[in-house]
Amino acid sequence: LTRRTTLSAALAATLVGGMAFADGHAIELRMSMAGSETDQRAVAMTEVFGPAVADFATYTPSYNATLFAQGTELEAISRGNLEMSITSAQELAQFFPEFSIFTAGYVHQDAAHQVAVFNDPLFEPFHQTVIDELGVRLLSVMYLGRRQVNLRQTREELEVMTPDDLAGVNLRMPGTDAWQFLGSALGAAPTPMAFNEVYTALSTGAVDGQDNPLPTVVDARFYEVTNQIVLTSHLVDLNYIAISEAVFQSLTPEQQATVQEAADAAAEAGRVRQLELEGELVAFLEGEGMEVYEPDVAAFREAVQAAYLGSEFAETWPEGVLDQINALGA
Ligand code: KDO
Repeated sequence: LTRRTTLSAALAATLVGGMAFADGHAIELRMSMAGSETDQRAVAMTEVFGPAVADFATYTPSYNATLFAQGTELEAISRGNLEMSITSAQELAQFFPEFSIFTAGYVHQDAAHQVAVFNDPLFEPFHQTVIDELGVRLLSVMYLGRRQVNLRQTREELEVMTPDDLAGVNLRMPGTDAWQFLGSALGAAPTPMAFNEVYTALSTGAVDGQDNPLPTVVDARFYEVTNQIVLTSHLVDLNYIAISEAVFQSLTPEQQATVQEAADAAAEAGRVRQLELEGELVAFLEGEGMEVYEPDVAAFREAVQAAYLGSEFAETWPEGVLDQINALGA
């Protein structure tokens, strides 16, 4: 009896977990990300994506880069060691330099512009290259938010109005070339570091600051170990919901359509929440004692755009694509 009970309990757990069998194999969609469980992108995936695919797949997220280190997820998917990730254009630019066009400061204008760019025919060659050469499919575009400069110094110690004011500021940027370039373009001295090390580095003073959208500053509690936020809005940042192309191709056409719709619905839910949070959080951060202010954004825009246009990155951008992106904006 005990044995039978155990077996049926195991079977029930399997069914509750949403496991299904295609050709006798369970489909497990393990998703690895550097963000936390309470990050709005993570919440949307758990609440919207997971349940939508539960008839044939188990969505198994892991957070805080515990399964794969930040920046190693695409290779893991490519090698068949991971099924899904929430990846970035900066990570894709490591493999395909032309993706740096989506990492350039002051190019994307807002969340709607990101969606328009992702769904425009201009994105198709980018999309296809990632499938063909990396075995990764980009299902949908997620909104991370407008990145702001967040420093340990008080405004009294250092007021940042133009890129010149960031000279010598040791600014943590994520660890790829595209990110480091953005840090330099802002006028700072960038230091590469994985996201999950940033809180400690800020608290010990190993770095002067970091850049991220306000929802991330709050979710990762960076406001506890910093004093000011300069609203540069230098990058309207995005992520892509990425899935193994081999896994995607192993699904039936109906299942593929469900996965696609689930990803789009999760991206939309996450976008709505992230935008709401972005609107609310200045007040919250000020309540926590942070100084939050606008610099001379035009001076930052001018310096950053000039840096990109004169860079080696711009040489990899396919002819005409920047104009097409701009034409999709306001
Ligand atoms: C970061 O490392 O600062 C960054 O914001 C980069 C993004 O591309 C994304 O990976 C994000 O971290 C993580 O998901 C944590 O929010």
